[in-house]
Amino acid sequence: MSRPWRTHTSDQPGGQGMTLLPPGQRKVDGFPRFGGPFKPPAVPASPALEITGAVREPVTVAVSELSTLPRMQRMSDFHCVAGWSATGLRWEGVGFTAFYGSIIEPQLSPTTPVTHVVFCGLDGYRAIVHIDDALQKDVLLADRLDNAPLSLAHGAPLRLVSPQQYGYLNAKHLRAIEIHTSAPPAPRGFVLLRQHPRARVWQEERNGVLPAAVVRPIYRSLTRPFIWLSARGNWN
Ligand SMILES: Nc1nc2c(c(=O)[nH]1)N[C@H]1C(S)=C(S)[C@@H](COP(=O)(O)O)O[C@H]1N2
Ligand SMILES: [Mo]
Repeated sequence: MSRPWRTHTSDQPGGQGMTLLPPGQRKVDGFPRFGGPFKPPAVPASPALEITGAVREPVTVAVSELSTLPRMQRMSDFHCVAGWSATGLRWEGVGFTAFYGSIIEPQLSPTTPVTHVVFCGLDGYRAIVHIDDALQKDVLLADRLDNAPLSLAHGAPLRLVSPQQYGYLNAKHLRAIEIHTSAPPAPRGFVLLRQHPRARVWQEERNGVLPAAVVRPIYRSLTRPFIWLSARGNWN
């Protein structure tokens, strides 16, 4: 199915309306799986989300309990740092601000200065998200996509959707959320893989060290092989 290049979203600064893609992004058809040639992790029979870190008491919330929180539906575009954007995705789940207010905040002492939230996947993936970005009103914990339960390819049982940040912070297969009061150490490693601490798409914060203009063509050249490799690990 081809989607229009211009799309109705509200994730562009300036608000609701017909929007363009962020700088350096190109529309891709459909929504490819992205993130490694490995098989997605097995989803437990009763998936749950652990809240750990700077909380009074760690808590575990069954994913099934999330249906008791107010549901949120939101259409947004998805921007991979490699340069492709999937447009007009219809996500459904629980708004992260609502989740934070009703599940996390009651576990914090009033003086805890939360600065970062780490979203941890069943596959060991970690997305370190600045609290200001996590609490944007378009961020959600999604369990449905395009009117169907979230597939394993796109992050079952639950994934983070943060449309104003590059895909690499949109952690799939969530199993835990860690609360932090200072910036957790960012993974080190090869300069091209250094993540930007904010990774905001409209500011083109692609890389933590190198300017966007430098990494843009390099990342773009890797897109096709990565989409191909990622699809090989797609089992549903
Ligand atoms: N758990 C987990 N989440 C992940 C990844 C991953 O490998 N594991 N890859 C990230 C990257 S780099 C991107 S672009 C998006 C891709 O999401 P998609 O596979 O639904 O397209 O997931 C992000 N979240
Ligand atoms: Mo990505």
